[in-house]
Amino acid sequence: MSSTEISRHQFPDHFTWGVATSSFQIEGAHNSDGKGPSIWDTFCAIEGKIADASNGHRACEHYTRWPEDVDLICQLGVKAYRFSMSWPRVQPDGQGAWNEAGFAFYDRVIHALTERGIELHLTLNHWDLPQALQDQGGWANRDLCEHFTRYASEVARRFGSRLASICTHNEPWVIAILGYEQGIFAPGIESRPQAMQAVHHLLLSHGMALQAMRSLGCTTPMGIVLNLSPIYPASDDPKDVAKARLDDGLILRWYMDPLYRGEYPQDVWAHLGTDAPVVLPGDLDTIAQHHDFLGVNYYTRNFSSSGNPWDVASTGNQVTDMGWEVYPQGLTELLCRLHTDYQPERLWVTENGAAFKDDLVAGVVNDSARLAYIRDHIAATHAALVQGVPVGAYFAWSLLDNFEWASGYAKRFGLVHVDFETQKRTLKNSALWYQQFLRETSRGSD
Ligand code: IFM
Repeated sequence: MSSTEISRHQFPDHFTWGVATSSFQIEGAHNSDGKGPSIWDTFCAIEGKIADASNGHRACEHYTRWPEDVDLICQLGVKAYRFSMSWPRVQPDGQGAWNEAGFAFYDRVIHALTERGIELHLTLNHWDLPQALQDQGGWANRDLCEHFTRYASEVARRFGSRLASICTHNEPWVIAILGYEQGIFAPGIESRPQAMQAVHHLLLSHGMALQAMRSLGCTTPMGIVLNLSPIYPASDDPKDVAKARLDDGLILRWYMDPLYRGEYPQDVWAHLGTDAPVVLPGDLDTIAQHHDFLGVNYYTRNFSSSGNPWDVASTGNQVTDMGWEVYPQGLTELLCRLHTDYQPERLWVTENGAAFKDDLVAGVVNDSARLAYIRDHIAATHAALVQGVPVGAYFAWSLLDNFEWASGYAKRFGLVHVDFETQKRTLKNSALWYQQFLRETSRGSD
């Protein structure tokens, strides 16, 4: 069997297969039923920030079309759905009254999917922070750790027993570095010290939230989701090798070391100098809570160069519409490395997928490149399993074409095509392949 031929039966029966979305990217209804503004509502309104000048006002209209999307999830035959709650929808200013209409929406979705046998994996923060909290400094302000902990506790109290897992933050690197250092994502700040402080507060609030939710008696598996990728030096030049080691520190070890070892990596700390965050006594113990799972979002690998420009085309591999190299082996390597270096109790691939240009012709989207991407990354996940890594889940990103942040609606990651004018949903061939893959009931049907 070649690496691209993969069968569901090569995976353990209890392996979780799912699809993923996030609130801001699909819900729309940006100001309905008492929802407060999020930092992404504000950011989208700034000219030049979003490639196609769009916003999340309508997105996929999931807020009203959710019954159809529930049907789609069930149609695919997945066991699990990973989604996020919009904090400003349930607590408009992030620290005051709860918005019952907001909670009622999530209650309906959770109820409908549970009734149909789908398990729910909830993310508390997939980037749409209440704007009112940004007005107080956002994640650079330590007070947010308390506000987030109260929000997490309330969600755990209301929904905890109905969820298969709770993730605190999705991709803290993206929130802090793209949002507070590079300024290309909300809230659009360009300050390295603020970014590093934001990272620390995201990790600290993760630990505080876990403690608080557990102290309520919530036994739902809890963890965090990181965007990770292997980093290779662009050449054998010792300067490139050193740069790759530092970049690995900034992107992977800066998160994994505090979470799993209770310390920040010394080499990165020294590199940051005065940009390093303020860390109070006890913070690292709080961050290094027991995590029931680690979620990994994998899309591509990265190269580091100390100065020479590096071109993705030089790898000779296919590149997605995001300009990301297709490199499934990187997922195997990453999972094996995390297992060897940190031994997370459970490792889940919480996002994996690809943006490619799609054509909808006579009701068909023949997205062969996306189909191959997903199939080959499932095979790469299996390769890690074979090497003894306890990978327990794979979630395809994404259920639907949706709002791809600063890229707007032009980049399509969905298994399901969305016509953003009519909101018509069409299963792409990649979705049909995933459906067929999940349907296999015996080796004979491979
Ligand atoms: O769309 C995003 C998602 O919100 C977070 N992970 C990466 C995806 C693709 O860029």
